[in-house]
Amino acid sequence: MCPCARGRAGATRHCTTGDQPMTRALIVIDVQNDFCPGGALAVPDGDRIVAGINGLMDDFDAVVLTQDWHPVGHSSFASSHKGKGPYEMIDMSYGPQVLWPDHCVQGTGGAAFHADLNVDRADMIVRKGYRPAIDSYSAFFENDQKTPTGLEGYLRTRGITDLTMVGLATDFCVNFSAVDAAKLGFQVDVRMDLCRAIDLDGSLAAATSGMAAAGVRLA
Ligand code: VGL
Ligand code: ZN
Repeated sequence: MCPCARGRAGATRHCTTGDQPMTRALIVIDVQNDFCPGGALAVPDGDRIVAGINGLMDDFDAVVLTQDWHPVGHSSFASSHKGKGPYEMIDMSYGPQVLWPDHCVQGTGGAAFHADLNVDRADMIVRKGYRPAIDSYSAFFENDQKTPTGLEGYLRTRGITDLTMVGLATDFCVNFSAVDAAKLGFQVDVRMDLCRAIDLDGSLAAATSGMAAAGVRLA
């Protein structure tokens, strides 16, 4: 067991108290009320992964949560585009973008984390999607694929090399985060059993093969 204050019986050692480096982070993507049953952009069974995610946290040196965090009238909302409905596509300056129901509006209950998620264990919370004109699926880069969120710098300055990703939704924010992390040179595992998908027009199958092709390990 790890000698640190967070150690629990049976957990692997995870702290730098000698020559053992801290290298592994759990990245928990968008476990927010709007992505859970009853939410504005509900992912089927999105709430079923919460207990399993909490149970994993003690096995990691660092725990990072991401939080989708949009201003009112965000450009990814169908309601911001006259004549468009949710799940239609639109061309943005940075490329094609799916239009969504209004969701995860800053400061609302829908944007809050699921009440059972162990938020207290998080070292870092990364908010994304707060720029009105750009959506951000990935925890690393916004959808223009070049505006950084800062997460890469945070992980590197902490010496983190290996990431395990869980959360919502498998085919959007988990997928984009995992592929970006692999491109940045992190070792990436996605625990598919602790993710749930939206699955729009085959997006889950496309995401699964895209992640595998990028070198992400799917478990
Ligand atoms: C997400 C659609 C819009 C996600 C966020 O967390 O996967 N999907 N915003
Ligand atoms: Zn969003």
